[in-house]
Amino acid sequence: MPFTRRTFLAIATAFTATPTFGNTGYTAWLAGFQKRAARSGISQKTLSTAFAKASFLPKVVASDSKQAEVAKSLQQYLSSAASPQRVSGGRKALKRYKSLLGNIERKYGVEKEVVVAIWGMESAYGGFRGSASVFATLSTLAYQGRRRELFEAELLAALKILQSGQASAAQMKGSYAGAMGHTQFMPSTYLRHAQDFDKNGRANIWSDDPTDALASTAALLKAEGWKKGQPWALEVRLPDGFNPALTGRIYPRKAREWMKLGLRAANGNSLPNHGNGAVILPAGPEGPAFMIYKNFHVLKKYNYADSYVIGVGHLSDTLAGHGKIRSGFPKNPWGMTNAERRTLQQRLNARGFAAGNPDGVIGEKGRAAIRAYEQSKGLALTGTPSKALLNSLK
Ligand SMILES: [Ca+2]
Repeated sequence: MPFTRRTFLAIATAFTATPTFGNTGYTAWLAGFQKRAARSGISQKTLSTAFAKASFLPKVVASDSKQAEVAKSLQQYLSSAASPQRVSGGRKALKRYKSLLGNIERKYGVEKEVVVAIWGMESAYGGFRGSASVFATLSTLAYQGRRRELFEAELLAALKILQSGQASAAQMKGSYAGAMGHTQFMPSTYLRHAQDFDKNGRANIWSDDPTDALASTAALLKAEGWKKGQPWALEVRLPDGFNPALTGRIYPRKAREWMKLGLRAANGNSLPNHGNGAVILPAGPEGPAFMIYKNFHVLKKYNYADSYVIGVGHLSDTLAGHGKIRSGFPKNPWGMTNAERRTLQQRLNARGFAAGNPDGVIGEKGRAAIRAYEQSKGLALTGTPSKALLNSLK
């Protein structure tokens, strides 16, 4: 879960949320859930410990239904991801935990700046780890959220953690979405990847000491296929007249093939060979072009949004001393105003081409929707937003 303004508000309101006792629908649901949990091997003792103080939290549902974030341009998002405050916090963290981060990098093969960037994005370096009981939040979301099955599975995972003795019910706090600790692990992620790096017998991602949480983050990235030394992305320079239809994650090519098409690194050098790469234009053809690699997709296991991955990547590059983005950002990506881009997304959605949340940011999903629309009309596949396309959808 990314550390967003929404998460921050959710965490902030967690302090003031009061449990609602006597919600009969919830109580009945919980009784049924406890039977299902018992059939999955959760003991009565674990269940009574978990739910002794946990109960329906109406504000959790309010927070869950307010998913649409205030639309930010990529440029605004990046200045917040790598704000002076977050960069200086990251530099301090790299200094303070130098030896720990070095050990983690050696063991898991994940660069320390990447681990620290995720830590900074997820909890502002441990400053906002969440203070709501995960049993309260997850049971509320499983009872009444938008993704009830997912949250019921997470609640069951949380009970397994408690039953394993890795943490007490009181320790198991998190955000209003049930994400826990320094790097905001969901319980199922904890079960798969949590590490007891300091070897004291428990994988403690909740404590003030971030040791286990940071190692767990590196372990997750390693398990998902992180390649040490491969950048998450490289800024590239497109030749004049380059056809934006060749871009997008579905069109990977080797460095030498991209070079034949006229691409260079942003500084004008040859493209280094990091394996197959695809070019993305997150702010349209006038904005920065990034060559993305496998590691880009690995970071998506943390959070699927392109902007999140670019945010983490940009912050980690900045912490490593090479975070400058050379290209400027256009005021109107794809030559369209924000309102026009939103309308385009709405019109595609209305015709059954899933273009995603109409937020004005036309990413991979929006471009795939455009390609699908073009295909349905027998047009050349460009996947490229334009005013002409917008008008044709009237
Ligand atoms: Ca430990």
